[in-house]
Amino acid sequence: SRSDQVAVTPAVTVVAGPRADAAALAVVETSLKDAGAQRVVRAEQAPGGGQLSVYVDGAGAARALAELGARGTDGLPAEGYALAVGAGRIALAGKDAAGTYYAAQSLRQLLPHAERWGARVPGTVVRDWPATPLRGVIEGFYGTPWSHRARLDQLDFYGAHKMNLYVYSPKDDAYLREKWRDPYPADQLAQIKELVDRARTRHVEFTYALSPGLSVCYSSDADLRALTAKFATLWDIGVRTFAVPLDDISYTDWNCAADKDRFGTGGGAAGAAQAHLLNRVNQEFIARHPGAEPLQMVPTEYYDVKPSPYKKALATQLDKDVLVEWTGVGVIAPTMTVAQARQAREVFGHPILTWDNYPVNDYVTNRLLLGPFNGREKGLPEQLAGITANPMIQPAASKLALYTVADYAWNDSAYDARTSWGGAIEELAGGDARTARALRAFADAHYASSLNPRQAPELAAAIEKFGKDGEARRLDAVLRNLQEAPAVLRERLTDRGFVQDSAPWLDATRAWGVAARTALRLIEAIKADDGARAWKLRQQIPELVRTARSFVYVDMTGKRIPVLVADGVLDTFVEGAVAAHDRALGVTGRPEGSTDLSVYQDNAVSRMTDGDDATYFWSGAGPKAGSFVALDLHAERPLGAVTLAMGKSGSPDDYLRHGVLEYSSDGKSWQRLAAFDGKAEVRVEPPAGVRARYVRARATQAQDNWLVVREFAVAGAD
Ligand code: LTM
Repeated sequence: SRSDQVAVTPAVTVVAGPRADAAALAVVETSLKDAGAQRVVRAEQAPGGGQLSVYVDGAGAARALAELGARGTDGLPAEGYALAVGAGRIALAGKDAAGTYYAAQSLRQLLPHAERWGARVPGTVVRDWPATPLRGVIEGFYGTPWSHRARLDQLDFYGAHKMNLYVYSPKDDAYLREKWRDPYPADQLAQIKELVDRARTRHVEFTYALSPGLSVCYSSDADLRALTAKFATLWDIGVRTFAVPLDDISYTDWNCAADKDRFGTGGGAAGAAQAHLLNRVNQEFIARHPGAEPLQMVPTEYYDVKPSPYKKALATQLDKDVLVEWTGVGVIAPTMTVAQARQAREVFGHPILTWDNYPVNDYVTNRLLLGPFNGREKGLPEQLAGITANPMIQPAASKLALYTVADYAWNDSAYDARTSWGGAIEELAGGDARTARALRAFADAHYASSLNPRQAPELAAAIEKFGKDGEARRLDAVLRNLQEAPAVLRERLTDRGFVQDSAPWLDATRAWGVAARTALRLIEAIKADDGARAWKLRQQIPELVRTARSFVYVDMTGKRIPVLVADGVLDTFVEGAVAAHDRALGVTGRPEGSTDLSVYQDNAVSRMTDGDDATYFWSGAGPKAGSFVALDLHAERPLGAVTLAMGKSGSPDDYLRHGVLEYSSDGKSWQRLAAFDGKAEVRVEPPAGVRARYVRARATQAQDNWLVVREFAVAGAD
């Protein structure tokens, strides 16, 4: 970096090389005007005289870069660039047109937003390039496909964040799956063309992904013709990259007699059949269209690296230049490692493009996933042909996570999830401190996912601190910020799509803020021994919680799905306040559950004590030896019959295989009540005279199956 600065002068001259990228020049000029320049003119040469000059590509930029002490673009990989600011000038050059565009995007980030000329830009020398060739988004979720407008907006966002791939693959676009053979109506094709054109100007490769797997005959000439004819209609409007996703189909539903005769049945046959069709697409369409990019495919076994007859068939029979997509180990992979990516390359025998299922929320439509891209090992991009992320049904709200995906995919070695998340919030808030504060609180309350197991980490830390220091005023300020965040975002956030996408979650966040602040006041009234006030507050809570739980997301089928906010944090805090009040009144109330196990999604531990057999606690991992679920009966009492109802329909094996029931008066020293083995329903009648306040079920051996507890109860304890 340099120690000088350059000032944005009233008029700025742009000296562009003869082949400078037009889109890059447009970004440079707009950014200079946004930074306060009144006039931005193009000229063959810089006028000098103290006026700021910006050199974009060509001999001028090469010279200016050298004068500013920057190395040029020699030796850089594709899409790399050099950028330097200092000594009254700015110079930028790309290894190729995309590189110049990305240099312009970095300059945009460096330039301030200013009403008037005169702003200063710190001296800088940058040499930058991507960690992996393909970086982008695959619109590949189930549920309401994104609108045309949202897609255009997304393409702008990808370009601005150096993502170069958008895969058009919404599961609920019938023309991609059920009606894959049918040509598009003219108006739909015209819209796709508009996307293709927009993508090109943003240096984003529009990829058209057709999924014939529900009804295709892999060996049929007619189906090959139908597929390539559909591709041809897309080629004609400018598409140059094609994919054939074959995910979410099963070998057993594969119902084509001709395929069975030719390939047989089962995984190995399916792999051979798919390779046959894809090779024909590759050789008879892609290879015959000069300028087409390598074909991409999603295998039917996209979610692991276990060797199998299916993968072996793909590895040995599919043309070597086809890119294979892979979701990591697990459909939603909590982590992805370099070793796994190497294994994927080996077992599939092809270059690997990740289909990373984050921040997609089609399997948890009650949630927004606003945390950062996480758990991906550094060094992964180097092993890959590229990274694509499957986003949420909500396009604009996906931007927080996608910003972090772009950050990781461009420069994984410098990536820090929390820092990137902070950057995403700042950017979306457009430099407005109040909006940023509100957005951070809102995103924190919608943080948890398989990649970010801890829900609402900042709010949870504030509550934990309050538990230790009892500083109610500080916690109230945090809760107030959360309660008011929805109104601030609705009023000030410039990305209106974000506000629209988040509507039910905004409503619910406000309502939870009210409920949690009431609970805090209840705790303070109990502490102050103000029984009348405590009672008044306590009476308000059920209705406040009912309201907070009343907001719904309506999916494309019309189903109304209650949304979650900081679940396991806000609800637990409110329940804790109510329990404290019950204790203060000497009412024991329902036993309170606890566990040392992580929680899967919103299946909180409180669900095993709610008296409802249809709800359950579900651990997020297999118990280890010593893991437990426990009950606090609030006071020592004669112990009635203990029942532990585990497992559930759909997951009957999620129960403690080997465990003991124990009881305790102080929660520290425990007596054994009974051992149990190999059964999901446990009921034990304690001997007469046993008294306890605490009861727990403890695993005596580790197991792979997770744990479901529908109900854990002590007779007469509620
Ligand atoms: O992940 C893949 C390859 N296919 C589907 C996606 O369409 C879906 O969005 C995600 C998340 O539910 N899971 C899948 O299996």
